Amino acid sequence: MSFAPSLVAAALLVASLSSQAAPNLITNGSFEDTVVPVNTWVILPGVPGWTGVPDIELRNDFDGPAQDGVNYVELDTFANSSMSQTFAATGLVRLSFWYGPRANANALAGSNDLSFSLGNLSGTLLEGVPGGTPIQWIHYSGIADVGSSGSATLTFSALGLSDMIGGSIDNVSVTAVPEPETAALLLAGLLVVGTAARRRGRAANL
Ligand SMILES: [Ca+2]
Ligand SMILES: [Ca+2]
Ligand SMILES: [Ca+2]
Repeated sequence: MSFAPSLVAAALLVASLSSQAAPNLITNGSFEDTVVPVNTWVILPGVPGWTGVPDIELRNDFDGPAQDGVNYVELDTFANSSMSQTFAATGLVRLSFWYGPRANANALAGSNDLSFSLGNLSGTLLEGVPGGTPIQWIHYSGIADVGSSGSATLTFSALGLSDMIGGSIDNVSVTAVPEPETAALLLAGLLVVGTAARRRGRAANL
């Protein structure tokens, strides 16, 4: 069965090409749709695509450059704040965003803590991470199942010390996991399992 590795490679190539083509389902995922004066910050009830609870802090290259473009969000506004966006999606999606800790005296005690949730996927990040200036951006990527209702909500929230300084978010995207990618990954998995089973079979017959 020498063709199996090349089939696996072809399946993974299809998967990779499919994921690159998927459009971002998030509106204003890089927070660039609002003009913020350079090297400063504003606090607004919401920005295009996103609702703040109670508000959203946008910063333009403050404490170092944004991860993408010039604007990013700091989640602790005047107090721990939350932001969300509801969009059309079903089934499996890939969530990707960048996050970073802000240097501050209370960071080790949890000033930068933040959480996210989308469908069956959620997590807590930056607990007790000290951070520095400029912000060191970290990439997050994960697969969420958003179910079959046709609507999904992505939420980011500040946690921990509510002290007006906290963790930051930029370059958010959600992309559908295309059917060909799912099928290709399943095919690749089956071929690997099949090849391993045949090897075990041959070894047992020696
Ligand atoms: Ca940005
Ligand atoms: Ca703040
Ligand atoms: Ca804080």
